[in-house]
Amino acid sequence: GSRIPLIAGNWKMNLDHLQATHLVQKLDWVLRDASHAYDEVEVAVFPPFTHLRSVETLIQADQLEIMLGAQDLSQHASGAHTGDISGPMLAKLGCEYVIIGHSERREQHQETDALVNLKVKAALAANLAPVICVGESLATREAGEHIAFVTRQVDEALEGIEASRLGRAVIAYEPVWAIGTGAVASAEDAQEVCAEIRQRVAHTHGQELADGMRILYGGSVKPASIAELMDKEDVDGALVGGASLTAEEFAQIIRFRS
Ligand code: G2H
Repeated sequence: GSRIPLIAGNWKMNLDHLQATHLVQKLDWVLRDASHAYDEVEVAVFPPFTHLRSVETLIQADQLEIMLGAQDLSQHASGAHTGDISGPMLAKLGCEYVIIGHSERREQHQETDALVNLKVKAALAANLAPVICVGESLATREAGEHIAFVTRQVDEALEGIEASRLGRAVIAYEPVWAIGTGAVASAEDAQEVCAEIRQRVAHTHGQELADGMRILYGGSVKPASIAELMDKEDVDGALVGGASLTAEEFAQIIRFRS
């Protein structure tokens, strides 16, 4: 297809800022060492807030072809929200992307679909591309309700937002039962749900947006599992957690074609 794959590293709450810049330097070094380093794959890293400035400075100084994103943002643009970080702050720091509605935030911070929708709107208002996370629990999958559950999450995340504003938006399908557990979904399972998500976006926001939208798989992606996932028609990349924390592993995932 015409969609440029996106390989995104979600570092979660790991590394200090010195380790973060070291990891990016090493990643770039490993990638450049390969003959077809970044060919036709977009690479993005999502460090903790406190490391964004250091990583951005490094990316600028060395002109690295690595995009920067944050792991969350406030639904508000500014004001009395102690401890929160706004979209305009992230955009000013050079972020292109922001993860919204990761299952860890839904679980650990009680983030609802309604809040996810407000955060998607806040990201777009700040000119950030949202990486909207959806995914079902094991119980929901075992009940055979995963498609209905995930498509409803997509509906609610995109509720009231015009297709013309969603051109850079990304959706990440991350089945909760596969996150950090080592239990990667089969490529067939990932394809099934990613295709249903695309169909749903086509239904609610039009075929053109759906055809161009990148839909990622996330959940225990490793070098050994990436190629088969990327072979699938509707899987346009990966949101990688644990395996994005070592340069060698992350580089192998980025170079899934070799
Ligand atoms: C899913 C993923 C990255 P991991 O949360 O968002 O993490 O690859 O460690 O399962």
